[in-house]
Amino acid sequence: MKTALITGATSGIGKATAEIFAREGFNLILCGRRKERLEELKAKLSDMAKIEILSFDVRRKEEVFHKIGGLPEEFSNIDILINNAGNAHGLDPIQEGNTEDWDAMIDINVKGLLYVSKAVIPKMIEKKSGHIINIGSTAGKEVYPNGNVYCASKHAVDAINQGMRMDLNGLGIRVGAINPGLTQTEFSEVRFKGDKEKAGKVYEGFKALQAEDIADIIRFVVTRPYHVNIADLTVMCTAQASSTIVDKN
Ligand code: NDP
Ligand code: 8X3
Repeated sequence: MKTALITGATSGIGKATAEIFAREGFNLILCGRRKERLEELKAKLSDMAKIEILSFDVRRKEEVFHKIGGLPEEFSNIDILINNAGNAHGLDPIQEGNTEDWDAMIDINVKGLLYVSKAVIPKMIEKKSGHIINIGSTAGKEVYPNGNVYCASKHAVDAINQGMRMDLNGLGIRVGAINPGLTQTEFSEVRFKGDKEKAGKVYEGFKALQAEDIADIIRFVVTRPYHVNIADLTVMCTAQASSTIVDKN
C-alpha cells in the first residue's frame, strides 16, 4: 500500500486530499501546525487508513528534517509527497506591503516546500520511485494587482516544479504541479487575517472551486499508470477566466 505525506492537512485542499486518499486506503502522514486538527482528522480516518501525524512549522528547517527523518519504520518509505502547505498573507500594493507578510509567504510557500522536499527526496532516490506534487496556483502563472509577493512565491513554486522534474529525471521520480484558481477554503481568511466577512466576499456571486474538486484531481494524478506524469495542470472554476476575470452576478 502506498504511503503519502501531505503538508497542510489541517484545512482546505490538504485536508480534502487526506480524506480522499484515506478512501483509497493509502497510509497517510498528515502534517500541519494545528495538532488538535490533525488528531481529529486521524480519529475520523483511522478506520480507512493507517495514519501518522506530524506537527511542525515548515519554516523551521531543523524541525522539518528532525520530524520527517524520525518517522517510524512503517511510514518512512514515502511514495507520494503533496507539497501543499501555504497561504497568502495580505493583499496590499507593494509600497504598502507588510514585511512580515512577505517573510511568511517566501518562508512558507517557497522555503518550506524546499525543506520538506529535501527531507523526502533522498529515500525516493534510493528506491528509484516516488511522486511529488507541488501545489502552485494560477498566481504562479500570472500576476494580479496587489498580489505581488504571493504571486512571486507561486511563480517560484512553478520554477521549482520545473527544476525538480529536470533534476530528478532518470531517477524514477514523477514531479508535477497542480495550479488551482479561486478555491473556497480558509485561504482568504488567512489572507485577511481572520476577517471572515471580507474573506466570504471573495467567493460571492459565483461558484468557486471547492477543496474536494482539487483533491479529486490530485487523486486522479497519483493513480495514473507509472509511465504517465501529469507535469503541470491549471484548474479554474467555470466562472473564472484569469486571475482578474471572474463572472460574478
Ligand atoms: P488553507 O488555509 O485552508 O490551508 C492551508 C494549509 O497550510 C493549512 O493546513 C495550514 O496548516 C498549512 N500551513 C500554513 N502555514 C504553515 C506553516 N508555516 N507550517 C506548516 N503548515 C502550514 O488554504 P488552501 O487549502 O486553499 O491552501 C493550500 C495550498 O493551495 C496553498 O499552497 C495555497 O497557496 C494553494 N492555493 C490555494 C488556492 C485558493 O484559492 N484557496 C488557489 C491556488 C492555490 P496549519 O495552519 O495548521 O499549520
Ligand atoms: C490562490 C488563488 O487568485 O487568490 O492562489 O491568488 S488567488
